[in-house]
Amino acid sequence: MTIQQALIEKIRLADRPGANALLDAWATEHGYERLLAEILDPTLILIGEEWRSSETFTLAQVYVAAKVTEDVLNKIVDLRKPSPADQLPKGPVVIGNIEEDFHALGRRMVGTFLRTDGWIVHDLGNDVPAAEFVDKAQAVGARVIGVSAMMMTTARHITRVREEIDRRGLTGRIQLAVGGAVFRICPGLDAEVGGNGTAPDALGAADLFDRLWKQSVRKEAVA
Ligand code: B12
Repeated sequence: MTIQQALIEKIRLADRPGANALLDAWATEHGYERLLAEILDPTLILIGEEWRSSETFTLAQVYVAAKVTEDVLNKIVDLRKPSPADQLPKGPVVIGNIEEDFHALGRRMVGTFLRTDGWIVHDLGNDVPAAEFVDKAQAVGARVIGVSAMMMTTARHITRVREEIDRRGLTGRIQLAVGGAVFRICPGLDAEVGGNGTAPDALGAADLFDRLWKQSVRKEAVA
């Protein structure tokens, strides 16, 4: 039995401690960050697909899967080593789930990976109105806002963040990163909602934020 099959079995039985023990054992050998990217992320996608297509998972089981992932995220946060004193922190960035979206896990993973990469992350949480993203970015001097949306309906609300950035004359200065399950399955949706770029997972998010930060600096220099 693979680790993914064993994990799914524990989730079906709502055995959260059992799932945690299994994952801790794997992480001892391979690390928690690999656990997230290689085991949990694909497992959640698979559970989500089955939940939708064949209802072989109940909402309660999906909830257990989310809780187990949260447990792992909390461990990563606890274990995170502070950046070496000689390494300058990267700039402040703002992240959150768009209005009406409550799928926190992906966003929290992105936040965890960005912090590990040295960014100062201001996480506004779930269900964040467009103006709040831009208010925060202006208050902390962020050049990148990362908006997470898991569903087609909520992804469309991201256009309001784009409008808010443009209305305040911050086009180019503030770059808009977008991501979430729906962007993985709908190529081109990122541009459609006004995003400057997307990444399929938390590992890719760190590179994307680097690229968008530099893009903002360049645009400001030529303005
Ligand atoms: C867990 C889950 C839930 C949990 C959420 C718990 C929590 N605390 O987060 C609960 C049970 C609450 C839930 C509720 C609902 N859900 Co739900 N859910 C899921 C599920 C199974 C997994 C989502 C998840 O956490 N994935 C794991 C994370 C790690 O992946 P991720 O979110 O994609 O994030 C990664 C990348 O996308 C990327 N990323 C994420 N954000 C960002 C941001 C930036 C800037 C960047 C660069 C990258 C990035 O990096 C992340 C890490 O690698 C998905 C299935 C799926 N295929 O995703 C359905 C899914 C998203 N849910 C769905 C639905 C329909 C719902 C409900 C409407 C169900 C209902 N009838 O009530 C509600 C809506 C709630 C709401 N308004 O938000 C649908 C959406 C369909 C659609 N495309 O429109 C999906 C796709 C299931 C399906 N196959 O039908 N859900």
